Amino acid sequence: MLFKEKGLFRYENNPIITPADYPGALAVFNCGQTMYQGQTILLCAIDPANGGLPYIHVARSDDGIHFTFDEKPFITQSRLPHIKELDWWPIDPRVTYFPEEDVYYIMRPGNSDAGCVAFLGKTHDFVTYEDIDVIALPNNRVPCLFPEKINGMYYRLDRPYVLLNDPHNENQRGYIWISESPDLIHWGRHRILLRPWANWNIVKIGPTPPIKTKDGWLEIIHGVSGSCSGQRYSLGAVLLDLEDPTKVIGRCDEPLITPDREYEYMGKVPNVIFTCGAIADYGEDRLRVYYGAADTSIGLATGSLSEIIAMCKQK
Ligand code: BMA
Repeated sequence: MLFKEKGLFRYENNPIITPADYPGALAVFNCGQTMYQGQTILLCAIDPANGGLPYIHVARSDDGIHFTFDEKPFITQSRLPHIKELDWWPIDPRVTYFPEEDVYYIMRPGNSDAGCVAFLGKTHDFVTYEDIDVIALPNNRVPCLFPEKINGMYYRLDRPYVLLNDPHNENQRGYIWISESPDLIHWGRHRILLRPWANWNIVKIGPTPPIKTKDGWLEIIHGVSGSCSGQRYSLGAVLLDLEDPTKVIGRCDEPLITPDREYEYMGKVPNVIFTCGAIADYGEDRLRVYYGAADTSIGLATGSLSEIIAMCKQK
């Protein structure tokens, strides 16, 4: 192995879900993740081998390692006729449990010929999914919601693209923005929260739903670096002020995990570790991250919440 593990450590029998676990899949990857009724729930992106469009399927587990897929897909295309045309291709769902309303909100990109918009939807049981509306214009791929209102407002993070007039998109840049809303539909006061700050994230960065800790909002991000042989996706962490999440109070200099195993180097998109979230096991001081490996399978990495927070605070 090339890199010393720090921050997030791989489960020894990774990958825990591969396309072989889902008949007809070319890839089972980037998953939303949360706890529901004592079970770990993954909302997995499924890329069908028959060339059809990707969709989202629920997998459930009692031990967080062995997962069983539900019978039917969970999110295919939007069922709302007036927004269906913007939702050819649902991927990368980001789940936020909102205790105040006892609901799981799901934000996700919806891809179409008009670009990539941000969708908001919800579920109460991970059986029935309901679209609410389109909440961001193209191109916005990475919307995610804070788990509670702050000073009376909903807050979200996202990552609109900046395209630097390059037909091959090689000069894409992406910063993390923060915005607020009184009702989840109308968003405003958009501010840049974070720009790339290190070589491992110099091309673009993207957020996941923030996790509340006593030290601040812990925010697991992906960071992309470039080289002559392509891009590399790693994960890192940032800490935001609890009272005012527009303030960055810490960030890790080095990635918590970066591609370093065959199943991360090889697959549909090589050199990718990507996540749509993380699960905090507060009682065990543990963070669990179910990550997409090479856009093909799912790996599990765990770390100590307090150590990751300390890594952010060093900066
Ligand atoms: C990002 C997203 C992810 C994907 C990653 C690497 O832009 O589209 O779904 O895992 O690229 O291909």
